[in-house]
Amino acid sequence: MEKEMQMLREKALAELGQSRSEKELQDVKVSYLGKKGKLTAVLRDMKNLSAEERPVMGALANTVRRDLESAIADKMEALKKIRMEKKLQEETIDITLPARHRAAGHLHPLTKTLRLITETFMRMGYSIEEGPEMESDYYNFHCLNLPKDHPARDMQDSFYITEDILLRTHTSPVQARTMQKHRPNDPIRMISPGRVFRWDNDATHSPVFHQVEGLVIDKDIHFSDLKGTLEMFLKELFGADTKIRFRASYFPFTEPSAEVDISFSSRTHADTKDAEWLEILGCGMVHPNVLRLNRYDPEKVNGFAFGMGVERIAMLLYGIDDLRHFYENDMRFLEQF
Ligand code: 2NL
Repeated sequence: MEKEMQMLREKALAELGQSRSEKELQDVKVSYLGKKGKLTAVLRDMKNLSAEERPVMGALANTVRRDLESAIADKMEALKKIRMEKKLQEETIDITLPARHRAAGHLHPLTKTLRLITETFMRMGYSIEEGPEMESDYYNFHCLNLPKDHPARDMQDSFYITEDILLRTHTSPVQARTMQKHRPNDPIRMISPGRVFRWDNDATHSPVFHQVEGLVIDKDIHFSDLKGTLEMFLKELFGADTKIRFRASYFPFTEPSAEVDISFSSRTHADTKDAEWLEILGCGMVHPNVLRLNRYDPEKVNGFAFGMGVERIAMLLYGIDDLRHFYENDMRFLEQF
C-alpha cells in the first residue's frame, strides 16, 4: 500500500512535469486530486486497512496530496509565466518605427478668398444673404429687368430644368428675394455669396463658379458712395497701394453701369511705369425698373450694386493662371495654400 502510494506520487509528478499548458495541467490535477481522482480513490480505500496502518497511510496520503498540490501550483505559475512571455514577445511594439502620418487639411483657396471677401463686407456692416441654386425665371431674370425676350439674356446661356426653372446664372435673385422680404423702401446693405451656373467651359470659364454680389439701398445713395465702398474693399483685399479705375459699361440691372479695374504694385511694370490694369468687378446704380419690380419706390430710395467672380479674385490674389486648377483637386496645387 505504501509502495503503491509512492508510485502514484512519482507518476503524478512525471505527468504534471510533462504538461505543456495550463489546461493540460488542470486535467492532470483533476485526474489525481479530483472527486474521482486516483489519490482520492486511495484515501477512500483506507477504510479497509487495519487500525495500525490507517494513521500511517493517512499521514502519507496527506503528505503526497500536499506535495502534489504545491508541485501543481508551482507548475501552474511557470506555465502562466511562459504564456505571458510568449504573448509579450508576439505583441512587441517597435517604437523606432516612424509614426503614421496624418496630414492636416486646410481650406480650399476659393473658400479662403470667399471668406476674405465676406469678412471685409461684414466689417462694413453688410448682412450675408443666401438663396436657392435652382431658381425661377421670375427671380433670376424677370425681377432684374431682364424680361423674356431681352437680348441681354443671350450673355448668360443657362442650364434649364423646365421652361421656367433653371440653375441661377448669378446671385442677383438673392437680392431680389431680400428686397421682397423687406418692408418696401426699408434700407438694405447686403452681399450674396454663392455658386452660380453658366453654359460655358474653357480655360477662363467654368460651368460652375462662384460670385459675390452686393446691394445697398437707402435714401440719397450716390455713385460716390459706390466708388468709396469699392475703393475701400479693394484696398483691403489687394493692399493699400492698389489703384482703382472705373470704365463705363452696361448691365441690364444698373444704370449707369461701370467696370472696375485695379492695378497693384506687384503687377506694376517698374521699367515702363505703365500700370497693368486688370478687370476685377462690375457695378452700377440700381436701375429704377429693378427697384419697382421688387416693390421699392425709385422716387423715395435708390442704391448701388456690384458683382464679382470669386475665382477671378482668387487667381489675382494667389497668381493662378488657369481656372481649372480650382476644380481638379490635384494635391500638388492644393498644398500650396
Ligand atoms: C459682374 C457684374 C453685377 C449687379 C451685378 C445687381 C443686382 C441687383 C440690382 C442691381 Cl438686385 N444689380 N447686381 C450689378 C452690377 C454688376 O455684376 O461682372 N459680375 C460677375
